[in-house]
Amino acid sequence: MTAVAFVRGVSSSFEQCVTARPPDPPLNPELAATQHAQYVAALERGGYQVIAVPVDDDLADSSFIEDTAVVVGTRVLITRPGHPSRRHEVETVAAALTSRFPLHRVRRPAMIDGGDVLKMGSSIFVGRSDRTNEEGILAIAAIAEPLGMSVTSVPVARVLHLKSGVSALDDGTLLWHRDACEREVFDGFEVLEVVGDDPEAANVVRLADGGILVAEHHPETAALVTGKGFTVATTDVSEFARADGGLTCLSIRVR
Ligand code: CIR
Repeated sequence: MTAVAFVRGVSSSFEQCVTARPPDPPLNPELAATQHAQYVAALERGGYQVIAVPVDDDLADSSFIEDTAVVVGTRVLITRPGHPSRRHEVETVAAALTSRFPLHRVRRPAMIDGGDVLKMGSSIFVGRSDRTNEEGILAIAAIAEPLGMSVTSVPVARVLHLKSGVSALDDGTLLWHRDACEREVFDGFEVLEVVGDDPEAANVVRLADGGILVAEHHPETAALVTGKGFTVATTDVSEFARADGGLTCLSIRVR
């Protein structure tokens, strides 16, 4: 099966993104659009067929498409994002996915952001965060467990999403920052610790060819991952980082 990545271009209202602190200077939609195009090119070089979901200029955060849908095996769960301003993002994404996957829906009061969902082979770890609640985690379990996958709820308190501070290099190896969650959650997996002050340094994308895409502003992560024997590519996503997003947030990947 061809590996596919769904992306959504940058909204002209990008400067209105939800952020924990007001960005100074304000967010720059043109710079974000340039970086987004480079990100897409990096995904394509890494073996993904990229499918673009139509841009919506009214939805500031919509380029963070990962939060709107969770792929579990052959099924897709259309989320109900935790931040109310982001709930309208899902319909266009659902329309783009529906011809390829059976879609499942999340109902109120469940909330899920895809950034909280970390898949490691048949193990799925889901952050219980400000954006994802217990009902949302149960909705994922309802789809995943019949497929033989396990779902583990992970308390997340110091970062936006679980994957704001942990991500997969392969099905058995993780990059992890101490602010993401307790390390013991991943007993049985190989855990590489990313040190430093920025948990997003542990957010990387697995490319379809087995390589790893790392944010250009985290050279220490690139060195760590290269030292582990992975081929590393880098791309500049600094403008998205200022909007509290990382590399994984910008695509929904199906390998
Ligand atoms: C938000 O606060 O929802 C966006 N500004 C950033 C979302 C980042 N998404 C992700 O980590 N999956």
